[in-house]
Amino acid sequence: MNGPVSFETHGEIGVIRVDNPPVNATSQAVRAGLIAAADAFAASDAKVAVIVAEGRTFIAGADITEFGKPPMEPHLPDVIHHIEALKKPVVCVIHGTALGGGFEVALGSHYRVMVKGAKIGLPEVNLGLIPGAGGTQRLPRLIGMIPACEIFTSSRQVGADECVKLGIADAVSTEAPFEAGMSFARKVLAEGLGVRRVSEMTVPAYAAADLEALKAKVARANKGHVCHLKGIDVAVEGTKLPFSEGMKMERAAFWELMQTPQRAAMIHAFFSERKVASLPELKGVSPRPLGHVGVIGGGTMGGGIAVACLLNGLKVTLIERDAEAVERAHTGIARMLADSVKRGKLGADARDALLAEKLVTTSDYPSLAAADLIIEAVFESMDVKKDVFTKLDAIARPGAILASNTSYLDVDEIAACTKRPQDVIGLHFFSPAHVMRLLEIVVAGKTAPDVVATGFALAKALKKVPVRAGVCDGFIGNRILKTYRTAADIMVLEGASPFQVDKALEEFGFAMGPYAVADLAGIDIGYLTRQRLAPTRKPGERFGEWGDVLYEMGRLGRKSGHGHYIYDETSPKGRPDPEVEEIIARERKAKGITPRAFSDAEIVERYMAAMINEGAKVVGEGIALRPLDVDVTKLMGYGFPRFRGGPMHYADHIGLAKVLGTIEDAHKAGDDIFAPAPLLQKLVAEGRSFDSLNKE
Ligand code: 3H9
Repeated sequence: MNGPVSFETHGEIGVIRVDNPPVNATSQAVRAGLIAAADAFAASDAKVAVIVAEGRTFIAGADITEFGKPPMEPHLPDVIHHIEALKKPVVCVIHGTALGGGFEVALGSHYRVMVKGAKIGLPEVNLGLIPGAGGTQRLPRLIGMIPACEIFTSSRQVGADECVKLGIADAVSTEAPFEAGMSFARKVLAEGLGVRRVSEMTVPAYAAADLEALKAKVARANKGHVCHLKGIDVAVEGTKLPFSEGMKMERAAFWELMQTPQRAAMIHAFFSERKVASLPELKGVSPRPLGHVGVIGGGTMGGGIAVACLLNGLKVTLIERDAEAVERAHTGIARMLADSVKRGKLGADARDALLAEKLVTTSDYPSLAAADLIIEAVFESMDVKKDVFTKLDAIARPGAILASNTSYLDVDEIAACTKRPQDVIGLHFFSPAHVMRLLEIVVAGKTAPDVVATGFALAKALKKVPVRAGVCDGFIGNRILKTYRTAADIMVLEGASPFQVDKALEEFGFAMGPYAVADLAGIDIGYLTRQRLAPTRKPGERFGEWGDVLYEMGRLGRKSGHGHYIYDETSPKGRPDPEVEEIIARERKAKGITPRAFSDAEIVERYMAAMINEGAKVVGEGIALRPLDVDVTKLMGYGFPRFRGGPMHYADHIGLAKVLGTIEDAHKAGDDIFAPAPLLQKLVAEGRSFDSLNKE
């Protein structure tokens, strides 16, 4: 047999081997190969077969690159049925991760062995889908309705030991995958075990109340998504029918979801998160060594960066001003590591070893002399940053990389105060830095290619998603944020209320609206930003000033119990405050604005148009390489709803001409932020999409 699936016999044991790098996805050739191998096993003298995969993982699922294209036979559910229907037993060996269709192949096998450390999962909901090759029909029969629905609605990966407890796996093996399969096959032969088809099992009884509780939890956690509850319905209703009818129900629901914009959006997000790290400028460029990281500043950001590095095997030297600040930083880091221990991410011994062997906290700058990379995370002031970089320039070893964690300052200007601008880069982490996965890698004019490559290598080491950004105020993320936040303020000035804006955007899918976010971050943050921008603001530029009034009143947001909203025992998540409406009404009056009504749809349309238009400027100016880099930035760092794929993907979905129309209308009032982006105008004129630029 040629192709990615082979069959061979070892005495009485047949081996079906899948070899389809990188992740053994069940592309058409694999599906056809599995049918052929199953037939070869049936025709052979072998009495038991082992399905095993080559490489770093068992089958990681259906081939996602085939989604959205016409389906090709044989279909995966039929392939799995073919395996399950065999009259001789089949043992599936799982190593790495058996995900989606890969786990469904295992469920169609008669026995499952997991190599130690292996995991299973049904992550289809992350792609806007439900399991489509028997996952909703076989898993409830195997382990019960509630645990099965919990697994595919949460998309969590379940480890080998838990799989044994749940009844998913028959054994955990410490052997390599092939040997593990051979050992279990010998046991099957020795004990005379026969076929055991999950499709012939009945779903164990469960309490209706438990199902309702799970549904309510799933609905709460996945607002706006259509697939999760659909999956539960299909599992519950389908398993009441004969197996083949249940499979038809699952297939119909799977294909219905395949046609939805949510599926297209989530697959765009999946591939974009991987494409951001593929940069033509890095082809053939090797990163510099990266084992010892220096961090300047032990506040929330610096501490979080240090923890991210420690948790991923890097040595850290953290510098603070004086002994007291050093002590505080050390305590903060120890607390964050203790949280990791509490959440089961780290053993207590490993934590102690990190603190004792991998972390140095000190006020002594020269201790950074051996560091490979030094990340500055001090107060956002150009003078303070320049002072730090001058010191670093004097002590860092030649070839060490000097990075700033600034979220908007000019990295070229920072680099210029050193004698090694080629070694200077921006590494913009998001808070909390050991949790948030986005890392903006800000490439300054003189940054050397291998320094950029090291930024990307750092992101990989820290399991973060890196996005390349050019230098401008706020880079990709904060620059676009400033624009849509101002667009929201202008709508409030024109008559919408902050509460209506938040509600409309939360219904669109954002976890929080901009004013709830402002309260969470602290009203003082917005106040300081406005102060910083005041000297360069054009006369007549419209922006909301009520935030300054709130600040002066000491209404700092959640931390002071009131900001835009009131936070107290009766409303811990905040309730609208009429006093804020009065403050805004006074501002409108002073500015001569007669308020008008906004519909929720108009709010979303204008807010999104402002975000997309600024995104187009950012791409057009080369600050972001492609529209997908903007999408990933907003998805990973700014709570953009994943089921909408990112602002640029969403723009393609609603049509660029419509976005341009909204922007042109908004621009009639003369606000610069709404000036149409030349790139948006060009694409509309040429009838092209943003996605066409992703493919160039
Ligand atoms: C499904 O199965 C539906 C069924 O129920 C029903 C069907 C009828 N297909 O992430 P990595 C590529 S839905 C195609 O960097 P890692 C990926 O793009 C599917 N390609 O590695 C990348 O390519 P490149 C359910 C895939 O070690 C390369 O492989 N399954 C697929 O960090 C390496 O990926 C999932 O949703 C795929 N399924 O993580 C699993 N998966 O090198 C999705 C990966 O060109 N995959 N690629 O950039 C994952 O979660 C991770 O890739 C995995 C490995 C954990 C497997």
